[in-house]
Amino acid sequence: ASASLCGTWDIISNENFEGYMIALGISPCVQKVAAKLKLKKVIEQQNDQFIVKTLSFFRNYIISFRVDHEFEEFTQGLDNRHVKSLVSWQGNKLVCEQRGEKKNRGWSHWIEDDKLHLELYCEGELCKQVFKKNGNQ
Ligand code: ECB
Repeated sequence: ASASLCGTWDIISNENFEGYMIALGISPCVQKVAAKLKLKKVIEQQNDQFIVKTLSFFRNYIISFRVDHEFEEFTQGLDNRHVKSLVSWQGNKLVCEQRGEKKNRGWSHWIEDDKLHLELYCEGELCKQVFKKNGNQ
């Protein structure tokens, strides 16, 4: 079994977030605010059911899903698009495919060196975020 994604995580690096936001068509004004956010990720899991919360003082974004069960995702407060999302395990990686208007869109989470890694991708842009476990746990 691979290490659990569960817990509260604080962002420590954010590579090419700008490119990802541009690919999603986020306005320059919102990009500027978003780029400064200290994102927090809270992940809860019960068997094949997940809740993933992305938290910041500006906006929160929360999804819940079952692994291998497609669901309708509305990226409210992000790029406000409707996508069909499917999350599955690919080895030790929890991988989400987000089918919709934007091509090659999705994300992937895994644990490496006690850190939570996240790749967010859209139309050839790849954003790489790394989170460390929050000290209060
Ligand atoms: C929710 C906090 C970020 C709010 C930023 C506001 C505006 C920028 C709009 C779009 C930028 C795209 C994404 C923001 C970065 C992170 C939000 C969640 C990304 C995501 O899909 O996370 C997955 C995997 O952890 C779970 O939803």
